[in-house]
Amino acid sequence: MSQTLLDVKKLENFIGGEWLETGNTTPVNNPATGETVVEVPLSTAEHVNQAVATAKKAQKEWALVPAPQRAEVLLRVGNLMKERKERLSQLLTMENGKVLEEARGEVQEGIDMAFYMAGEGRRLFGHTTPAELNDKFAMSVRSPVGVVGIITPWNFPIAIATWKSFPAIVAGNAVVWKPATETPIMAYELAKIFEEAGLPKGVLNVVFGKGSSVGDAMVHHDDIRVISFTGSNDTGRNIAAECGRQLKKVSLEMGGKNAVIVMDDADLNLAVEGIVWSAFGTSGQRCTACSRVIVHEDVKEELEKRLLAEMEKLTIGNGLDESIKVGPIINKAGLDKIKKYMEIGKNEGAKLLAGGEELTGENFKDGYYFAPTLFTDATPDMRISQEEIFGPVVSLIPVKSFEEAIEVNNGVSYGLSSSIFTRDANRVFQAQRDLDTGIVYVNAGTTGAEIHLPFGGTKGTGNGHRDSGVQALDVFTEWKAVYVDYSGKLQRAQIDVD
Ligand code: UN1
Repeated sequence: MSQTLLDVKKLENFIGGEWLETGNTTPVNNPATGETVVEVPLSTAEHVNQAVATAKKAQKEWALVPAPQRAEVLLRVGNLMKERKERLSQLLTMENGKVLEEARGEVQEGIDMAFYMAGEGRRLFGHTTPAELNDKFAMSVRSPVGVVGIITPWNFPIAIATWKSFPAIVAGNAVVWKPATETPIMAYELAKIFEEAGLPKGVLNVVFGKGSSVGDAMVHHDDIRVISFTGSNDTGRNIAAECGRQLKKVSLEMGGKNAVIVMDDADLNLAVEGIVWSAFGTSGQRCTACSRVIVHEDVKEELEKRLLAEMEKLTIGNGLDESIKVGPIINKAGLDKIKKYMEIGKNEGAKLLAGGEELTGENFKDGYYFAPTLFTDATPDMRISQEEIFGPVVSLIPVKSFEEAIEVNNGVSYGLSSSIFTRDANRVFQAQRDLDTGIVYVNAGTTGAEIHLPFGGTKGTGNGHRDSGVQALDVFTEWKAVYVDYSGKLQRAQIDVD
């Protein structure tokens, strides 16, 4: 399979429009089968320096290309992605494990982002505003920041890359991109698409390798003026600390502990569908995944019953098989972390209703599989109710009222996504006001953000910036205020005003 879909056995860095051999590599394994799919380079700080130098040169010229023309490259990128959607989706399933239907959804998310950001080429709106003096004009415009560094995770290897690189490129920046070493194929394919779409050499550079070498060199490089990072909370905090020291702009997205609230008046079947999809889809390996269900005590037993019945239907296995609903866990470390939380949950006194173990039979022997898991009678302060597990594990927390539900939802250190199932219009509006997450769903699960809205969250999820949406442009541009005085005389603001 890998031979026919992928035209290389070993990936190379893409720097200054050239594919460059790097030396050391490490295998990328399909998490469903253990097979090696490709070899990925383990680059060094030297490669980062080379990429930044070429990006810096290329950016000066790219910034002078009118934005509508820059956008045409993105339009071609979107069209090429669309043409290759099926092949890209299969490759994505092979490197990441997510089931094919979801892989297609992820590639579509990238296509959507290409077309949306291509439109931005004719907007990139600033503001015009009255000046306080006669014969004076005032406006604010966006200018590119320069060379931007993007560091992307394995769980959405193409969608998140497009959320970051497309706005950066349309705004006139050059990009140095470190994709996750677990999922480098999407980066290789996207770089090839950019090359074919006619992006000038050096505007997009891909340096493969580890966070501790490549990522670290990017964060420390003086000529990278922005870092946009999606990944773990610990790494994000370290990046932010270093960027703070250098006064480098940094945009972080670091996960969630997302909850679905099920009120006593909810459509329970719909709630069950929403929970199962957002808790067990992508094997729970989404930043937006539902990992807590905050349920009104009056419907708790019924919800448990229906959830268990629906979970029975989940098919687990290799995501390339279209009948499979839940794919593997990304790697052994991911699996071990989930297993550790089983012990923690049981020791804390939560009741295990389903799952709770690694799957090891004949069908699962070469991959990393974990059974969809349901804990109940969890309390809000348990570690399984507070910490991100990043697996197919959900904990039910019973509550007595709407107010308590909101309080429990907000009582975690993250703030990415939340959801409420209710038929009460007043509660809907109270909830969207009071849930302190960056994304709120009503009568839908916690996943499924669309690309033209801002993606990100409050508290430990981020640092106030957003991916995707028009808001992403704020990460990759500087605001410039421009005053044009056409009075022919010196006019002093704040002084010559009356
Ligand atoms: C992520 O898990 O980091 O909203 C991204 C969603 C997807 C993106 C998830 N559109 O679930």
